[in-house]
Amino acid sequence: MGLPVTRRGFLGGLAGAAALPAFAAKPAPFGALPSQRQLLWHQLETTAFLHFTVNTFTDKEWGYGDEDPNLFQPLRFDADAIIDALVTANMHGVILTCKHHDGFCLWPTKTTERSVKSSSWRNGQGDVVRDIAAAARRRNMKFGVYLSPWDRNNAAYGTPAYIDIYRKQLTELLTGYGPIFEVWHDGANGGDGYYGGARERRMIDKRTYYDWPNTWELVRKLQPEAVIFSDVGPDVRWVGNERGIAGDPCWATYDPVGENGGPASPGDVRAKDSPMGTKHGSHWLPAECDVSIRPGWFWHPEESARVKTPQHLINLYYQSVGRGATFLLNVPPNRDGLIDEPDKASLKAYGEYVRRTFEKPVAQAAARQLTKSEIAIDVPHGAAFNVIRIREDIRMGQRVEAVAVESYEAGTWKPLAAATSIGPRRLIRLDKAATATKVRLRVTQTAAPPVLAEFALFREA
Ligand code: FUL
Repeated sequence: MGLPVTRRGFLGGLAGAAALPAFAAKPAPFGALPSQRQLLWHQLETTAFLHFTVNTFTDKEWGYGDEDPNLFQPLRFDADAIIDALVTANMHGVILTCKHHDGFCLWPTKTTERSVKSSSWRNGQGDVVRDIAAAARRRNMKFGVYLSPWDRNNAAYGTPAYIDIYRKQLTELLTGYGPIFEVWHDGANGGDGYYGGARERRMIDKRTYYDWPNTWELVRKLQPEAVIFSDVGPDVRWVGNERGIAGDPCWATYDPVGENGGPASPGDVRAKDSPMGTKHGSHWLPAECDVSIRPGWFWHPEESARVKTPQHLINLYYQSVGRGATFLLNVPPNRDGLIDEPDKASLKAYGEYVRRTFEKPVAQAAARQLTKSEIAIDVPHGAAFNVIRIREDIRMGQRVEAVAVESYEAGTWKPLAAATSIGPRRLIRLDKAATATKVRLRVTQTAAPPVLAEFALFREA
């Protein structure tokens, strides 16, 4: 697969970017660099996934493709209520499964009868994509689409005609619902299914069948700001597991290879490399950590007692966002078309923790210190802290290879913590709160002079 070249200079004009230091002597960028769309995506930190389709009503994870569309009856569906629940967890974007493997479309597509228009729900006039996109916009949340390449319903699946259908569906989604921040291409490919009544097993060559480069070009044309996710990007990579945990280290750069050592493509990647990426790899291809708040991706009645606790979500935040990746948390709507109470309670408590902890640093480096290899900061009143946040100015590439954090005690510097990759973000959560009047960061290994965006201390709420 020909990955696009990402050695691109930063062009400036990054809307909404956090304030970054002005450089005295301009350091040169190093290695692969993020594109502007990737820079914007990095700032989102945490995004939500909504898995919702006929499976919600059949208790399945992978619908076979023969389910009656009329099963889709979310009688109390309320997009604003769903988005409000996600807002409590600081989600800055939301990705909806507009079509999962069973082929049921959550919008009234012209490409197939298998959609919301074939359900008596809202007299066939419902459009979940429209409503979620609009509710997200009202709450300043970005909207993204998941469109399963594998379609177990479509009679044409496995033939070139299906690729045209897939691109038509994508075109409808990318032209009818406003700005899209992320397009999610799942790697699950081929197998048994209904396929218009054939009820057979259809295998495809996952490296060639979908002709991804041309589909990506279509996405670029219709939504140039959108990042494209797959096992291998081209903008955002799968982290290699569905537990929500990035590698340590987790490099934002990556040179993916296929399962058998050949060229990588969506659905064909040596997934054991994905959590860590490639140190100083040639593509800026940061990791996204997808995980569900429940055991399954779709809502199942018996899983309401197994919703991840706020503590679990907090740990995942440190293991994903804290390692420079993005946290994509799935929160599946139930049969009413709402987020269930246990899920809402967990989201809220987790969200409050993150907001309160990172609201205000206990101490932080001044902008002028951020290009130094050694940064000492005073801690006002020797206040306690237990979280350290370090960020590189990734517009200059991922440069730093290792850091040490030390605290000043009784006239000497004592080791407090150490980390390897930094990139967009590194959070170090100490086992117990530390107190010191001075704390310093030492860049102990780096490929180019460091250019940080932040060194700050926080106190867990
Ligand atoms: C997988 C799918 O097979 C699951 O059903 C889910 O959508 C997950 C996010 O991706 O590959």
